[in-house]
Amino acid sequence: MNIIAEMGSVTGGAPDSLAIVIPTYDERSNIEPLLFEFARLRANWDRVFHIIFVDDSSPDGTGEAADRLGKRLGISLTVVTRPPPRNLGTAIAEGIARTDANLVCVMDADLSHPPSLLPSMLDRLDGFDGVVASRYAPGGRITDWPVHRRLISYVATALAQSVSKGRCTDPLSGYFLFRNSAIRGVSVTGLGNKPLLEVLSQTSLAICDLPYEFGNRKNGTSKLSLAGILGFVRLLALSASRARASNRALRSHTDQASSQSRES
Ligand SMILES: Nc1nc2c(ncn2[C@@H]2O[C@H](COP(=O)(O)OP(=O)(O)O)[C@@H](O)[C@H]2O)c(=O)[nH]1
Ligand SMILES: [Mg+2]
Repeated sequence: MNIIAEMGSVTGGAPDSLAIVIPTYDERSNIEPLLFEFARLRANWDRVFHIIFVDDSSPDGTGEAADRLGKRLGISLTVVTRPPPRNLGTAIAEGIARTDANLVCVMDADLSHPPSLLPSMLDRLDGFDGVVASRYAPGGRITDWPVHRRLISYVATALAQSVSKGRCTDPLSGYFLFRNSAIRGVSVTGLGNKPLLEVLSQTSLAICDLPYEFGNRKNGTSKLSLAGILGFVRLLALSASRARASNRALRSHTDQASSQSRES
């Protein structure tokens, strides 16, 4: 297995390449259907892509399974294996930090995020810094999610919109694509497991929402926990203060520009 213990770069190959960051923990039962989806995608799409699994030493052998099947199917992938403690947010942040591919996509391994949507996401990128696969844009939907998950998501999304300038219908989406150059300077800490919200609250990037159908996982179990929810509450507070700082910086820049134009 390709294990990278030290912080280092995982390139996506060609300069116009696409890296797909997939955090995993105990997703062995999803690896085969997921990689077969990617094999189908590759057969119908002339895009080079490289998958970076960031696996937190899954006890069920997810990392090894991905590496083995990737080789068998000839899919370009790297498995980054991290020691405990496990953390979804920092796994995504690490995957993003490790690639120098031009385009970076983040998605889950549990097939809630269909790889077949990727070509449409790339098509929509024209004129934008990023594309968010949205459950809440008109035309998007959620299937098979229990009522309590819908409720948590609805409330959390409303709170997240209030600290991200309402620019995106689904600021907590785990399925999104950015130009690497647009997010290079952004601090993605992984706090609260919602890196998209971190990007939105620190920047004024142009985002396009793409509606899609989010389906509940068929295999394995969700790792949503109370600790994760508390981390999200801390992220909201951090995002609100980052958004205030970015508004202040924008106002002071505008004031300076207008006083300079009055002087000249
Ligand atoms: N590396 C890593 N991945 C994780 C961790 N927890 C969850 N994941 C992965 O993150 C993605 C989303 O997790 P999931 O449990 O489906 O969350 P949910 O969609 O909110 O129910 C899946 O691909 C998981 O395997 C973790 O602690 N470390
Ligand atoms: Mg999931």
